[in-house]
Amino acid sequence: MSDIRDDVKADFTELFGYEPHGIWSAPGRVNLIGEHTDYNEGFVLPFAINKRTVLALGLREDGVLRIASSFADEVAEIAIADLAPSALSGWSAYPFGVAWAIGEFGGDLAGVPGVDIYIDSVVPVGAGLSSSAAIESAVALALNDVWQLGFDRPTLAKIGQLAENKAVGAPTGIMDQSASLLGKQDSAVFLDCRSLEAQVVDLGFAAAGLELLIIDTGVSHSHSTGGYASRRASCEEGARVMGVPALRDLSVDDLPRAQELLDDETFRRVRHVVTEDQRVLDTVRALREEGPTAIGDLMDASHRSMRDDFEISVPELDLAVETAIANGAVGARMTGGGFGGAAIALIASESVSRLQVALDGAFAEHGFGQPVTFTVSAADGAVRES
Ligand code: GAF
Repeated sequence: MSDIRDDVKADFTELFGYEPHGIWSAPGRVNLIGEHTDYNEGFVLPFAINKRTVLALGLREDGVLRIASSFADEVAEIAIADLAPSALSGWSAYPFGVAWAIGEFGGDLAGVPGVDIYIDSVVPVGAGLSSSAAIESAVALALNDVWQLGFDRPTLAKIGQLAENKAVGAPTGIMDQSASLLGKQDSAVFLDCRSLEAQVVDLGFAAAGLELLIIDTGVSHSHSTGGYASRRASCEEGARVMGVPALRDLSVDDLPRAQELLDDETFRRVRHVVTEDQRVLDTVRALREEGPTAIGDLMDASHRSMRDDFEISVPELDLAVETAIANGAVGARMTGGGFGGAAIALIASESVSRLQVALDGAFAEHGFGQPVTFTVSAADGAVRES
């Protein structure tokens, strides 16, 4: 079986007519728990997955960036001197946006060589597994290396986030790029999104005989449009009325006062974030002290909170979660920004195929398109491959 790294190298050489300088890769991520808490400066617990975006990069002698990929026909091109969010559009806004964001973070782009980049990926697009963060993180790491900028990984994550916010136009938080850059095999990244302090937490799935099943509903979503931004605005309004810098600064003890001061909808948005932060902390403690079989109730509660309070689930995600729990999952929840994408189920290895069959049947019965299901494991973050 051919390796994607060899394919990317061959495709680069065929397209650009010379051998690349090096190969870099970065993974997608799945979020175990802690949804819509990152931009509220709270806690998240994602892990990098064993599905990666791979790029080959060659150095040029001028100041031009050229980007090609397996998923677009055109070769996009821009001079480094012309990089600006308003000059970027389409999929190349992700990689070019990273080059622009490096400059915003103080990277000295005067005199750096241009580059040619060819990208391929096996991170599913639109499933809520951060295919875009995988591109941003691979490009950020590669440019940081060849331009010898010396940024650390948390700063590269911020660079990727800025590209996503300003060049792509999605008002997302710091979780996805952090997971892609800081991930460790068999572990989750416990990130404090205020301090950006990250701790590695052993997942222990294999030792407990568990697998994490991704259930991609096929319902497509975008964080550049409506729902994500409106949830973020509600959170900011909730923090403003409560007189705190961010919802991170509230605890469950503050919820009765929040209910008095906020309208019902804003209160429920706030309650989701405040309780979800607590669930992340409880999940980390449970993983460390009891192992992964102890986190099921927290996953289930997280899903109910997103369904009922934050209102970002869709019927397909609810059905996936209900079917998983009915078929013996330890826990299940939608993952990622919501409004579509994937759910996750933590389930005994020997029960995975039975659940896959049950999901197919349940989705067919409800007249939904067939879900795509596959297991993932926790992998290392972005690396230079060669
Ligand atoms: C998306 C965003 F990109 C993240 O920053 C995060 O807010 C997530 O939705 C929800 O937890 O993946």
